[in-house]
Amino acid sequence: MTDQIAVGVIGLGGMGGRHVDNLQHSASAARVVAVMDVDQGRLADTAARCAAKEHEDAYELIADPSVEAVLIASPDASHAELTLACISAGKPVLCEKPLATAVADARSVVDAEVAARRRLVQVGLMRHYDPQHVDVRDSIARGDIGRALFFRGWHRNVALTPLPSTREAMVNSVVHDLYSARWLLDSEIAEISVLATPIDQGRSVEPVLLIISLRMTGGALAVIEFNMDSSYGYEVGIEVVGSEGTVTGAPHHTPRIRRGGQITQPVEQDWLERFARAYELEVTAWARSALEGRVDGPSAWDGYATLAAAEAGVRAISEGPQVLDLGDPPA
Ligand code: ISE
Repeated sequence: MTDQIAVGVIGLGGMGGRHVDNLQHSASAARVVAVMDVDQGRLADTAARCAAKEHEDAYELIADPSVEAVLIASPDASHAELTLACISAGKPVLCEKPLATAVADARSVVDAEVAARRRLVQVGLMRHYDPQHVDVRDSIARGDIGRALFFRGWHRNVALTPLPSTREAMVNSVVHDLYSARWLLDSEIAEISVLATPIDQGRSVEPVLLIISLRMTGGALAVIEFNMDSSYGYEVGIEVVGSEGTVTGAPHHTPRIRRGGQITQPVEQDWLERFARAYELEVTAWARSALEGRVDGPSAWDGYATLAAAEAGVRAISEGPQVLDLGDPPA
């Protein structure tokens, strides 16, 4: 048995490029042996940097016998079909979120994995590895706050270009917060409500602020603030209120500076900066588990459940509260 797993990476843009760097420099259990991208320059540069094989077709990379595991960081619309191809090939796969751009496609991935009778799919809900989130999760597990009753999350983004639509924001960004609520409250989303308000009515495309309220199975509650344009930087924070106390995660990794009668603290400017450590830990853990023939991280079910909630949240803006009934996750 080798001490490294041979990984193929599909999609070498911002996120894919970071995953390649982390696989090469942080994940001792992985080596990048094949890469694929439609951008010829990016493909050649990355292949040269990793001494990896170049593929111009994602399915050829998946079928490549030298590839033992696959990381998908291609455009969202390709995620479900490429993940299905990995399941068919019997290869462990880490698919960036969202798992799909339609709930039915995410469900087909869950069903295909069940039919394959083995877990192969991990979804890139990387807050599962963020030290601040893990500290909160561990505190709850220790019983520090008693029974977890209420999750409060805030996800304040910098204004992206182009600004995402409200649906894109829900499916591509808020899925992280929906995962955090399910994971930290250890329950599924039973009902979702969403209120929206424009942040700056002077722009041609208006950034919005969303307030997402959740009722969880088992009775816990959650409120998530998603802000498309914080105007000051990128900030993700969490707090869980329990029957005997409250635990709060630190929203920034940066130091607080006291000087000249002021207290200042630099704010991260994007998710690659705020979650740099989480991304390293994510691929390191994924490669190790894939090498050992198991999958421990966020599952295809998590990808399906968060997407179903996000889609219901989009409907909730115009139709009011939406009840979710996802059934039970596969054993
Ligand atoms: C991005 O893809 C992420 O995953 C970030 O966590 C999120 O904050 C951002 O809005 C997404 O575009």
